[in-house]
Amino acid sequence: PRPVEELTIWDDAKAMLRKARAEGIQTVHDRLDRQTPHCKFCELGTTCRNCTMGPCRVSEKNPLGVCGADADVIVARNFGRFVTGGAAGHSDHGRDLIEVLEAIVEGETKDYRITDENKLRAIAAEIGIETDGRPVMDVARDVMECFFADFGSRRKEVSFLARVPQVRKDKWAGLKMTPRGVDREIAEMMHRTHMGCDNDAPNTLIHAARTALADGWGGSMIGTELSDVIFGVPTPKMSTANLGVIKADKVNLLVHGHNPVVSEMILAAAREPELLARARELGATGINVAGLCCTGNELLMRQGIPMAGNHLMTELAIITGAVEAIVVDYQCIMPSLVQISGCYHTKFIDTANKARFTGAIHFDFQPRTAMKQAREIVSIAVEAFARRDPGRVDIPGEPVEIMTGFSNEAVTAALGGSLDPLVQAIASGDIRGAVGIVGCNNPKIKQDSMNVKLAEELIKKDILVLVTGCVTTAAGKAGLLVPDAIEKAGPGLKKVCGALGIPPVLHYGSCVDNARILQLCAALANALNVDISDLPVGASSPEWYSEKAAAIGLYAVASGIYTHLGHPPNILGSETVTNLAVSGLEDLVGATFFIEGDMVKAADMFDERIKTKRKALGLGE
Ligand code: SF4
Ligand code: WCC
Ligand code: FE2
Repeated sequence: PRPVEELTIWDDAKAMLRKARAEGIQTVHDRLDRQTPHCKFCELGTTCRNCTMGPCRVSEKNPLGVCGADADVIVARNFGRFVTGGAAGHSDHGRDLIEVLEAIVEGETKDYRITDENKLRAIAAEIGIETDGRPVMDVARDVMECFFADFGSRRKEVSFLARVPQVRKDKWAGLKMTPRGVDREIAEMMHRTHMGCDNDAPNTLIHAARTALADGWGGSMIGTELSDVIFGVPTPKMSTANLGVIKADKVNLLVHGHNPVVSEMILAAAREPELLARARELGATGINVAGLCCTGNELLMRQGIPMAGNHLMTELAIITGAVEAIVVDYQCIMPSLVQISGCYHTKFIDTANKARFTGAIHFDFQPRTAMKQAREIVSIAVEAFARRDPGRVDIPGEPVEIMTGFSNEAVTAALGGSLDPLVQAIASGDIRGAVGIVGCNNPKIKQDSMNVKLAEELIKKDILVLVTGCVTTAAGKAGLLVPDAIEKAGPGLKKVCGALGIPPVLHYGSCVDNARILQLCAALANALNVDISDLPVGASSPEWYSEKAAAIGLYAVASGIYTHLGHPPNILGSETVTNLAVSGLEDLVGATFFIEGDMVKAADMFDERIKTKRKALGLGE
């Protein structure tokens, strides 16, 4: 096996990887080694399994599949379906929030409620729903109907396109890229990629972009906005991160997955006096809820709940031996967690019928029974405390401080009620531009090495960084999410962030919350009366692995945002598709992807891009 020093930059991870090896527990890294080298055809994207005349693999020697499809068609179809998988994940998450809103409106649940009526009314007004003098539940019902309709086939465009600058919408309309309905675009991609349908690679990619836009401006945005309505708009607060947030003297319950619908309820149940009393009876000093991945981000942003770790920390968290239960909803939950839980006293509990794990304790979590079910789940965790083996507990290190909670509403409030001061800071060059660094870990990359390095390089250049998803924990552990981190920033960024008392790297939420970054870009473009592609901004996913990250990257590019990936998707087997992604899209949507594995070079690329955009806006470098 590879030395642990090569696998991660973090001491807490190294300690747990050593413990895993000592205890004979397999991790994601061991399994990657056993899967390497990977199939070359699959890496290039030149395999097709879309019918039983195949499967086919095409190459120079053998350039056509049985049906006659060439590498361009096969790569485009595969990439189209890949992106669609991601768009479906985010959007189905968004739909779950609409269903909770429905349960509230229909009076079927008291466990969830409308926490932020102002936000509900603000969204309603934006999407053209009358709010004046109307009772909140009437407005909520119309918002619910409108969002359900955004998933269907009857719309010319999804509602939140109301936020998009008109020039950008015109561009999309001209390209047949306007997202009409979330489920419609997803279904149409599955149709197009059936044998004998869309056999023109650029045309398939245009629809992939449309499907991704239906995610970013549709499913994800609905997910974010309704989560704010139901659980509250995030505001700045302090918290902590790394495996040190797991406490030896407490019942530790980790929430993992994406949807706050489950994790918020678990958190509420963990504060119930009877459950706390039972925990004390069993010798614990309390119940500690901590987060993993994006549902962790959701609780961190709104409730300041500590973050135990990102994607590649999820197995390692259990290996501390101090986790009583890991409660999951969906997405990015490695099935190996069930096996690793089985090596300890840890209870693995799944909560969604669409994401069941063989060997898990299953709850069919529903809005009308949420609190009752959450109490049962927390009770299982509490009882497991009695079975913990103190001899196997090893919690590495002390937690680091982080600042979180930067919603657009919070940023606007911190700026005194409008985005004007931010526009001024960009115009003056104190903040030269902004880049969102988002996405995952990937065991092929030394964990968080790129996520952290890119953020550090960018802030040195007076480029504000926004982080979401698993990059949050990376930036946090590196000490970049505290106000003191301005010492690592360039002079302009240091001045602006110092005056506001905020870090130069802002935690903007979970992966669906990339919709917040889209919204911010649209608002800035509207304020300057330009297109999003004219802004000195960029996006990056250095260590991405998932279909969802590909969807995010594509909706960023299609929205006009220059986007970096640390390694390419499986498209290199087609020159047409690759060229379109890294250059041809510039003419169509005003932005492209760029692939770069060296973060110093990637930061320089962003720097050049930002210079060009600033000059075009008449702002100097
Ligand atoms: Fe082969 Fe064409 Fe069938 Fe794909 S759709 S498996 S390329 S015959
Ligand atoms: Ni979003 Fe990537 Fe984390 Fe999963 S939770 S691992 S897609 S960044
Ligand atoms: Fe996520």
